[in-house]
Amino acid sequence: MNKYKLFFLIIGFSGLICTSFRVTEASLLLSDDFEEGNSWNTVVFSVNGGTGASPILATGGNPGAYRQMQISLPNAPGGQRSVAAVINFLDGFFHDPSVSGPVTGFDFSLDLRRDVSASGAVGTGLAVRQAGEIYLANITYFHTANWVTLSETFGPEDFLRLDATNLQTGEELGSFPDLSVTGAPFEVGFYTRNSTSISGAGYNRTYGIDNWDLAIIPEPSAHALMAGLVPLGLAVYSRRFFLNGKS
Ligand SMILES: [Ca+2]
Repeated sequence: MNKYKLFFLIIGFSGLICTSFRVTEASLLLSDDFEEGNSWNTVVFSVNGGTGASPILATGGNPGAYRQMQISLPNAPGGQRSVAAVINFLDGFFHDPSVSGPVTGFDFSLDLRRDVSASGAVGTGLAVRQAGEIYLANITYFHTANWVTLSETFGPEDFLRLDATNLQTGEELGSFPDLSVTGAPFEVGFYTRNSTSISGAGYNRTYGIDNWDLAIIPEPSAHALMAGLVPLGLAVYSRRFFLNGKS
């Protein structure tokens, strides 16, 4: 219970009288500091034999418990890369644009550090799963042993659909999550991704992730709808999750 926190942020009120009350911005906020157990399901997607895992460790986070992202890459075959992404999706959370409103994008943030001494970069960022497809919106970070907060705002066209080809090349194929009112319900989460160079040697990487935060930004026309759904959201999520109303 109380595995992650879900709350609504409503800011930018214009006037305090009912007749002039207007919500100018309302975002659905999700967060997890990994202190209250595992609220995630893990997917490992690899090309040419990479493996991964993402246990929660009780101490050493920023602070307290954190999630350790482990990737192991074998030597790449000639002319190819070995690639692996460890992806976590929040258990039981779906945003249905047809019910909760269309979305323009996401304000995303997490804390990351390198857990084992190494040099180089890691891909990390926001993962979305919709209608059986996984999409990744990337932040490339040259990792250090210190906790660093990485933040980014993503729109739908910032995502890369996950498949064996574009996970190696990083090239966008023009297939994005559909965040419009006709889009299917989608899940959200985070990931780390590593790859070898072409024909390159394999390696292992281990990262820590803590303090995952995500704001799902509604389209302006959907503000009132999302605000109107706050009581419904409270009713639904209070069965399982800690709630913190904020205004
Ligand atoms: Ca923590």
